[in-house]
Amino acid sequence: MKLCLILGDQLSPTLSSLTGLDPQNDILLMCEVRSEATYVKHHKKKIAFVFSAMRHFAKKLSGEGYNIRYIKYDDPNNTGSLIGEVARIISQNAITAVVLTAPGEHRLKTEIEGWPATLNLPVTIKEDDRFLSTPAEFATWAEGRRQLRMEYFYREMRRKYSVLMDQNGPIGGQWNYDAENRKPPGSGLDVPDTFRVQPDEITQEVLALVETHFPDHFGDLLPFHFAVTRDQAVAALDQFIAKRLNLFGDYQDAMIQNEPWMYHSHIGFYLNCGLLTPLECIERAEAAYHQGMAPLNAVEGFIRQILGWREYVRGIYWLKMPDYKSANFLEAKRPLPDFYWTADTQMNCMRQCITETKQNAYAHHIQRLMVLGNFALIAGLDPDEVNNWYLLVYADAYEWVELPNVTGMVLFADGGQLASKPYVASGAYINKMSNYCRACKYKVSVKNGPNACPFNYLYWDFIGRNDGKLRGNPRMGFMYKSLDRMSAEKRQEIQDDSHRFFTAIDANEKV
Ligand code: FAD
Ligand code: DLZ
Ligand code: SF4
Repeated sequence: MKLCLILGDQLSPTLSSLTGLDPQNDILLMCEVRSEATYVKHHKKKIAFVFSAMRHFAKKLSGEGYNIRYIKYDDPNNTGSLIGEVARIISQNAITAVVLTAPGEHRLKTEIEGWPATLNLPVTIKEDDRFLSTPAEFATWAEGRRQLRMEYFYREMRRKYSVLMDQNGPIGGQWNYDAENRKPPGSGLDVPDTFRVQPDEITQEVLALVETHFPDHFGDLLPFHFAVTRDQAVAALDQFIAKRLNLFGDYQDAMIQNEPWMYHSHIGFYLNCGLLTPLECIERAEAAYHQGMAPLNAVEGFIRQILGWREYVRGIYWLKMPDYKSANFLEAKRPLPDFYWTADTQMNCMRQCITETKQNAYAHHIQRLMVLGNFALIAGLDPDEVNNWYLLVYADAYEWVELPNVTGMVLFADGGQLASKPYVASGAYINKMSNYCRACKYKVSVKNGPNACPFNYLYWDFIGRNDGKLRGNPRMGFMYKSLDRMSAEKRQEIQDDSHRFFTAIDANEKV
């Protein structure tokens, strides 16, 4: 008799560990455990989402005749760890082998590799074939390349899966339509609401459990409206295709006060725990293009995020771990300011993005990258603390996708293995792509002094502070030319303002 362990982000009917099982005899185990719920102090909504989706998935498998053991978090016999629960089932049954699909995170893979010795049983780890490329394929692609640029990987994936291709190559003649994307937010946009599901009885029970057992975790538990079954997640995808995909490209980078969802898809949660597959999302978007429901710039842009970025960051993760986790190229060490938890800051852009993160366990890409991440970069925040924050606040966060985005894309802590230069911007960028600055205490047009937008002087302080590490980067040349042209007084002003600002955040004063 085999024991198959299904993890909380493996909620897919096509899961590799399910193939070859004898549904009546072999045992399927799913367990809500303290070790996974607290290895970082996940947002309350994230725990509720994962537990409720796990319970719904177990119910479905049970209805299909699988012999399933589901361990609830508050079961008095729950040992609190995956190995504890696996060992408990083994002690009660004639188990001859354990099988599971490869876990998404390196820490768990390392742990599980020690299980055969601990359990004295064979443990088979199957490939996670829900992705569109394997870590081994990525490593082959990466071999011998000086730079691992997403764009070239993406083109290979387009060819491999024949996505948006015709007999002459990429449809429309170009691989990438970003030049047509990324418009500033227009006034009077009528942004459709995100997909919402009313919590059913199972979700209600989980919400009460999370409130009881995780009261000190970050974030608002209610209102809770995530999809928790595959059918609901497919309905969320349908809603995106019908209502938002057509403007996805245009407003991909736009931010509007009190509009957390914009024209994004809000499917990352569902993809990453297995309720949706990447290929079905890509196929639905491509079909929408052929049916004239959405233009090429939007559809190609959306597909690139899934077929390109999502697969690429996973490839980087498995190629570079475990060293990637401790990378700190810029030697940044400032502790995470308290306002990342409280949103209590006068910088309106930061207040907006942190408040929305607290409310929704979601922020869209440009909020994560160009507001929250940009600040972390220019303020020199410690990569460990920043990674911990991103891993726990978002309901779609797992280390394989979070770490390369934070360490590589946001903090340039890997020294440029993922991005060719730091994504760094002053207040002017935020002002161009959002209406946040209008409601801010600081003046985005002012460069120095107490009323100046902190992003303005911190930007130049960052460039100056990292001269030794970044001047040689060819894509930073124009920034260093501008810095070199600045008067000594101007540079002193930048340093003084930055010093005043850093002293205030280090003393936990409101900035
Ligand atoms: P959309 O904007 O509608 O994009 C569609 C899908 O494309 C996403 O659901 C996602 O699966 C994929 N995608 C888009 N961009 C990326 C990317 N850069 N890397 C990988 N996949 C991408 N994404 C996560 O899934 N989990 C994370 O923990 C995570 N952390 C991030 C941290 C930082 C600092 C940054 C800059 C980005 C992070 N991302 C992460 C990528 C991206 O921001 C989210 O995937 C996206 O915001 C999720 O919202 P959505 O489903 O509405 O995505
Ligand atoms: C995210 C998460 C949480 C909050 N809780 C559980 C859990 O109790 N049991 C479980 O099997 N999985 C959980 N998960 C998902 C795991 O953390 C995830 O499988 C690993 O991080 C590997 O990607
Ligand atoms: Fe953010 Fe500066 Fe704009 Fe204020 S003025 S919202 S701090 S970019």
